[in-house]
Amino acid sequence: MNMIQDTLEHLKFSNCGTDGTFFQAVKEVLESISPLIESDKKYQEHSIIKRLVVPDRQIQFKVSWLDDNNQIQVNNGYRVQFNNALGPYKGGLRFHPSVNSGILKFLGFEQILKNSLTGLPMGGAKGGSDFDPKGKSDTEVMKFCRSFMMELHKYIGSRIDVPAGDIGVGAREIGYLYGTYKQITSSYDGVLTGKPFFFGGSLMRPEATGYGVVYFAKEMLELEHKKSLAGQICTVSGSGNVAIYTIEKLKHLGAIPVTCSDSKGYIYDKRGVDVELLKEIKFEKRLSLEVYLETYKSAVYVKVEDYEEDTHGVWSIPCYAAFPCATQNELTLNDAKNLVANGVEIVTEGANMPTTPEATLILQKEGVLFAPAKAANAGGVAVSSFEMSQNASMQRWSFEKVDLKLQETMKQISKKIVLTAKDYGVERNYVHGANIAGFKKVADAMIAEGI
Ligand code: NDP
Ligand code: 2IT
Repeated sequence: MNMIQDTLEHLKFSNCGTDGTFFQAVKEVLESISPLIESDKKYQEHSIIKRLVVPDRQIQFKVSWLDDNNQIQVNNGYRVQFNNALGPYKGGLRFHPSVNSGILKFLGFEQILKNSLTGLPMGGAKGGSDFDPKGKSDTEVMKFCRSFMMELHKYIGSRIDVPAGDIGVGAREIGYLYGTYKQITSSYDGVLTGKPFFFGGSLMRPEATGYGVVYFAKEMLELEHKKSLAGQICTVSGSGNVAIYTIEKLKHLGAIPVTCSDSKGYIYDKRGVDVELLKEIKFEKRLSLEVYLETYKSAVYVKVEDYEEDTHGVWSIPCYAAFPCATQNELTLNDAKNLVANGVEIVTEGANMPTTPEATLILQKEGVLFAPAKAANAGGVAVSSFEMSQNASMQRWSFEKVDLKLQETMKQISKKIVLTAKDYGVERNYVHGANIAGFKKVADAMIAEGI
């Protein structure tokens, strides 16, 4: 398809050097929507593809702050406001040394289609900084967040752009960011989601992404008439917000999640990971996973430097269901081959784009049920939207109400992508199903609003 190829060529050229992940994300989407583009010429007539791959605007700013030794530190701050056809710009903030405009464009682009799939009124955006919260004192994190918000506040608003958390940004960071926003504007406005409860945060937002991932896997297994998760061995990567609540919900359902990982290594605990200990290690003490062994001597800890060549830790452990929940491109071709050889039945993406294109193809070819991130991890942003509703109406919803609405949302998304894949002749390809369904809604809104 010429238009798709032309757009990809142009994008590669104009983003040369920095944007591997952005190009990867766009390529996957454009290649999977061709059944829709071919069946309805209006998308070409309105140049939707060309328009969708360029962010509405990218904001970059300097963040200077004083460390605990009174030395001036400088970081880059970003917000990529990608598309607001369906609602205010919406998406997380990532604080990690690897952050650059390319990574944020990949995440912002994915967010447009993910948010569209939820059926809720949200556009797509992403932001963050190359600031590394690891090893920083609370005061340093606070000073950084204050300085970051001094700039960011100019561009956000509860009906304009509503950031939230992502890697390196949890309740602590959102609290400092929101405190600063209030000081600058005097406005108690729902301008961030994932806020601490006493600032108007929604109950269940911390759990939402991980719980949603497991609800989604459960629905997909049912729709495909496969065995449920109860009693099954599961592997999970990561040990942050998404991973921990994925593990917790798996345990609620009677599954046995036996692994977790961080950037230094992974834990394999045959009896099932102790999620309360994990919360203590990661949320409260912010330590390396290695200390898990102090409590559970029979668990195994493997350091990254001891991983076999071209493999990424936990994927060599046999399992029924795998949940990559750490970061992009963490499950590669060899990992996929190991999973297949060990009889995996379902891979559900908790992180954004954790599976490389080659790994995805192998899994799909071998008949593994593959649940893509845009659909599977949309529970986090869906509950962010519920937080926006609660803030706008000055209401508080109960944990049970939010949980039920989250379950409904995940069910709707699973049905939507299964049906869409069928309708467009790509049955069981849920990457295509999710991309077509997400794209169609945004594209139709873009056509309706004119240029
Ligand atoms: P956290 O910061 O809470 O946790 C991230 C986890 O991934 C940590 O265990 C971290 O290890 C590990 N990790 C991060 N970067 C790397 C890396 N380059 N190599 C190896 N391990 C790494 O983030 P979240 O749990 O919030 O996010 C995890 C994933 O889920 C991301 O892809 C994010 O975009 C996605 N996501 C998050 C949502 C949310 O609501 N928070 C919603 C939807 C998707 P270490 O501690 O050693 O750095
Ligand atoms: O990738 C994601 O969906 C998130 N980091 C959550 C975004 C949000 O606005 O809640």
